[in-house]
Amino acid sequence: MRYLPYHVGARACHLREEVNRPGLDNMKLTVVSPTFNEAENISALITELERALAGLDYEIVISDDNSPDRTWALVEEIGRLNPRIRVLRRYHKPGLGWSVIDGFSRARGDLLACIDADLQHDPAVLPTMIECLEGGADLVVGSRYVHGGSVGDWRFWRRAESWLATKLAHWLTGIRICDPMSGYFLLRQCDFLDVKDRLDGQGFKILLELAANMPRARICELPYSFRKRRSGRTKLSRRVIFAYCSQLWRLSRLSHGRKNK
Ligand SMILES: Nc1nc2c(ncn2[C@@H]2O[C@H](COP(=O)(O)OP(=O)(O)OP(=O)(O)O)[C@@H](O)[C@H]2O)c(=O)[nH]1
Ligand SMILES: [Mg+2]
Repeated sequence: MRYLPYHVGARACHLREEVNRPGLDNMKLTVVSPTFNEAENISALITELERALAGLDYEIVISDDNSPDRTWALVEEIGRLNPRIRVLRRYHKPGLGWSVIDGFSRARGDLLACIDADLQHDPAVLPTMIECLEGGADLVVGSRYVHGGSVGDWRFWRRAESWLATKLAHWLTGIRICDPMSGYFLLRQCDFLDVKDRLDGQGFKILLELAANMPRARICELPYSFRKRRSGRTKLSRRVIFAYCSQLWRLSRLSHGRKNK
């Protein structure tokens, strides 16, 4: 994998026929946000995204695991007035990873972005991420760990945990992304469709899954400052940490198998 500065010549998308499915209006960008119990944040996220994307042809897909706090109902209501906003109310295969895969699979945009719903990712960075992809990158990552990025006011132990999780990802998978844990990224729909059937949504970190399956991707990391969760509660739990470790182990086997070929 190589890191890119911005403009290196645009790359054509070779799967246009598959992307342009009849009956669907294609558009430039689909932003997918996976949600579970984010009712307190979702309206603010949509407002910030709309502000950042003004002038672009986009849709926002909220991929919600049938949240008990009825996040999906709020989005349905917003979507009644604004056709750019859709909700995917999911009942099967719950989890962040599967939600993003499902959202991307139903997207109508040529470009696919993923963003958390709790406003920790600044939507204002998205237009620069799009420029970077159009400049030739295949995977653009919002990064806290490149020059200019930051984790905000995390305490020592949260920094240490994140450092360890990042190093483990580097050691075990060989993925050379400074912030492989990022949930903020952008890629082309054709590239997603290329690897979709190989993705496993079990792990919490869908970017790692994508990067491991796109070994030749040109990666560009753009700095952003991680903000405080606006409202509601984190979903990070022991179960999620365990899922992350088993994801790393599985991806390390994948990268090992590739090296031995
Ligand atoms: N659909 C779906 N979304 C989820 C699930 N778990 C988390 N999410 C969403 O994924 C995003 C990231 O989850 P967070 O709990 O904020 O995780 P985090 O950002 O790594 O941790 P914090 O820094 O503590 O917020 C949020 O938009 C969550 O609502 C899930 O099981 N299903
Ligand atoms: Mg969060």
